Amino acid sequence: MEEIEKLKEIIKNSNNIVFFGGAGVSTESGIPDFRSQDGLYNQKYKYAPEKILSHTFFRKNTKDFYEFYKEKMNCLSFNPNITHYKLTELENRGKLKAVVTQNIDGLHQKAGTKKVLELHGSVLRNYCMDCHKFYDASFVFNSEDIPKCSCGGIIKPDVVLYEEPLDGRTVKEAIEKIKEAEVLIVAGTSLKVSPANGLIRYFNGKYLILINKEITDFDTQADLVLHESLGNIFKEL
Ligand code: CNA
Repeated sequence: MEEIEKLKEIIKNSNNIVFFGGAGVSTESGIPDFRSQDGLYNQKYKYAPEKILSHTFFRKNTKDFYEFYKEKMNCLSFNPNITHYKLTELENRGKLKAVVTQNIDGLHQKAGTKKVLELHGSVLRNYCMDCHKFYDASFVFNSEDIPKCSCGGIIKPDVVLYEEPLDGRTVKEAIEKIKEAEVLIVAGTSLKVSPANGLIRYFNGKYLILINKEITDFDTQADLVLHESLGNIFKEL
């Protein structure tokens, strides 16, 4: 594929690459995304997933929230795939400066990548809403009913729910990395979720590369577009 050769060349010649990814990076690890055909949004629930994963729903229907969350967001048994590992390799070679991710599954860190900016938080961190005591993911996923702290408070995952703001420091650093990058690889994201999708506007470098199995609204803005599964591309790099 001609585009893969171009991508290889761009990567070979750059030491300042930033990777901006979404749920599509982890589908080949077995974790469904939201908006693909097999994604969570195309399955039937009592409430729409956007509604369940909102702050209001969490506050008002905590039990239902946790029922969905424990069933659908438990990524503890999944492992990184070729894309996560190749990104680690690029970081170790000094080429990749950061992974900016919308994912909450911790798989980039599990693959060994050090600079991971998690725009939407992580299921691996959980805090008591009253005393802020930390709890790991297995405590939350294995809890019965609503996970509660030893102080009696409700535990909340450190995941950015709909209606909640992103963490200011993470966004600031992501913008800085994107602004400074020579190459921005945007991959496995539908780019439908704001404000995360707005971050790529800060890119001012040489090559904006878009990798997605499907067409996205941002395709026309990219210098190179690859409509292919990430695994098929990254195994070639
Ligand atoms: P999305 O809206 O579900 O889009 C995923 C995109 O990836 C789609 O456009 C797919 O076509 C594409 N895609 C899927 N698999 C592949 C593949 N193997 N190769 C190439 N492209 C692929 O997900 P976004 O990340 O854009 O939306 C942001 C949400 C999804 C964030 O809030 C995440 O927290 C949330 N999410 C995260 C996970 C996770 O952490 N693994 C899983 C599901 C949803």
